[in-house]
Amino acid sequence: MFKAQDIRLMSVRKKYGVTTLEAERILKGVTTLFTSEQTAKFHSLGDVNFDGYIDATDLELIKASYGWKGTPGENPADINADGVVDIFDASICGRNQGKDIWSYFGVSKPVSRKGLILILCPFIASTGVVLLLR
Ligand SMILES: [Ca+2]
Ligand SMILES: [Ca+2]
Repeated sequence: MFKAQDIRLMSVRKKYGVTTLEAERILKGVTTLFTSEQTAKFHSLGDVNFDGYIDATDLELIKASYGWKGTPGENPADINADGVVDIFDASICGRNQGKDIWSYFGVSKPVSRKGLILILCPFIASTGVVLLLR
């Protein structure tokens, strides 16, 4: 049994193909922008790994923990916190696929006044560097 933070780091590493240190920065990019209540709320919709997106990675994590039983809140794949990872967790995650934490809480990804598009991904946000695309 892995701890919640280990699962988050592992899945973010796998998803973005980054080192543990970079994965920590990605997760920090979400946690510095949103309160713990907001991240907890978004987690309850299916963001198992707390990376701000509800996608196939989260479903995979639920699948990997399917059948798990234990203390509610201990396993992040148990998104409805009832102490079991089962079809209910999978269905919550399934129907929220495609949601992201920025849209959900109405936090826009910044666009510059000059009409240039600023792409601000969680990893870049955490390093304080912004990519400027023409
Ligand atoms: Ca996620
Ligand atoms: Ca559950």
